[in-house]
Amino acid sequence: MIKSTSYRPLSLEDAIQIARSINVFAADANLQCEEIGDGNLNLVFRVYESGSEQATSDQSPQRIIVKQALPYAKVVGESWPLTLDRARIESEALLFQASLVPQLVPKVFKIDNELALTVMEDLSDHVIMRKGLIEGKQYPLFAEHIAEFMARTLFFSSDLGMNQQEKKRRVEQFTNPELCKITEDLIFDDPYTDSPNNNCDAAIRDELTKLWDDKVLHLEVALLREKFLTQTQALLHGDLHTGSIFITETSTKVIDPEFAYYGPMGFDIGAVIANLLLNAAGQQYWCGDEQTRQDYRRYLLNTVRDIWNRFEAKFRVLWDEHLVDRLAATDGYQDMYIDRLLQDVIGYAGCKMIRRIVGLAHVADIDSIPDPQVKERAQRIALTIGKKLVKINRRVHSIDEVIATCEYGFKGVHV
Ligand code: SR1
Ligand code: MG
Repeated sequence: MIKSTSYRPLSLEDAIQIARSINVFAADANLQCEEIGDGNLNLVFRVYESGSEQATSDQSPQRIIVKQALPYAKVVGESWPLTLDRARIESEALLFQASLVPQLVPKVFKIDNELALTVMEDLSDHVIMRKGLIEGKQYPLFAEHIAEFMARTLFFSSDLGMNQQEKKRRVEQFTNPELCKITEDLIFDDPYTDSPNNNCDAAIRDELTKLWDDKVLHLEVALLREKFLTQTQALLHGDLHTGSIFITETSTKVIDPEFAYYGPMGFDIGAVIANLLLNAAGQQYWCGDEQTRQDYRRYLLNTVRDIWNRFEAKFRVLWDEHLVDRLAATDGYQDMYIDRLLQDVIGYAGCKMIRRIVGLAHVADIDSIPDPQVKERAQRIALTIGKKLVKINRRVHSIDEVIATCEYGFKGVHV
């Protein structure tokens, strides 16, 4: 863990000086800087050469990003202190991911653990996927790209794909207690109790109290929480929602792995799926007419199916070709592993849908719906599907059962 002694939050001028210290800009370049961070936790500076604002990316980028961790959670304020060590974790996770899927993460130019910052490739020729989905865009290569990202990073950081003693050292390297605590509270505790962290619209207050009383749901959440707390299965991204993905029709870049830690693989895959389903719920508003809505929801559900199927196929190939564990080659073990993994995926997807409706941090797909009645409808759809996914998780054996459950949920059928 890095204890920083010379840390200070950067000014725009500081960010320009840092940008000059790497070999990207000409020595006499006229550099501009703006702070563009709109996330929950960090400062994000874009530094660019005057006149390069409209340029597209090329081999020698004329724009870079300086991302700096703040010593508190920006979304709440200085009353919520937060470790700067998350910047080290994020940069080391980015380097690990780059060693396996360099085409799917931003290039890193510089790391400074004292200042808790990472200097990286600017991706402003991409859009944040959440924004693209709200606008009804389709991304034909996304399922393939994200399945590749997850299959390779999860397999090769697990006991299946790497030296098992080295893996234990990696677990230590990526121990991330404060960021995990945020997840443990916001996802696996607050929604199920009368917590001051909850943020629930008055219109669906009845849903919140139902969540507090639902003991069948609590049991499943407790089991999923237990795995999150105890299972060092693989190095996770840890916050793999559609706001952590930059995208175009042909390119996908996964950013922001500051929540990275060794945990259950299903947590990452579930996060991606939950955020597609949350968007599908939000399409109650964003799609103007019923036919467009049905078509777009069909696209999103097909993407969910595709992600799982591609992930499974890739993971099985990696297992067959790169397994390091002799006993894991036992007949039947791979099938059981994949079966249990799908169950985790569905459980975590459900938990992540619920927390984005009643917990502290919401998603724009639903929260920015301006019509209160349509927003309420979208929230109730998301909660219905989220709760159902949590409740069925240990009985699921195929992604098609899950898609059918979601289809019923979007039709308003009590699932
Ligand atoms: C206090 S941080 C709130 C949320 O933002 C991050 O993106 C994580 O999802 C976290 O739970
Ligand atoms: Mg983030």
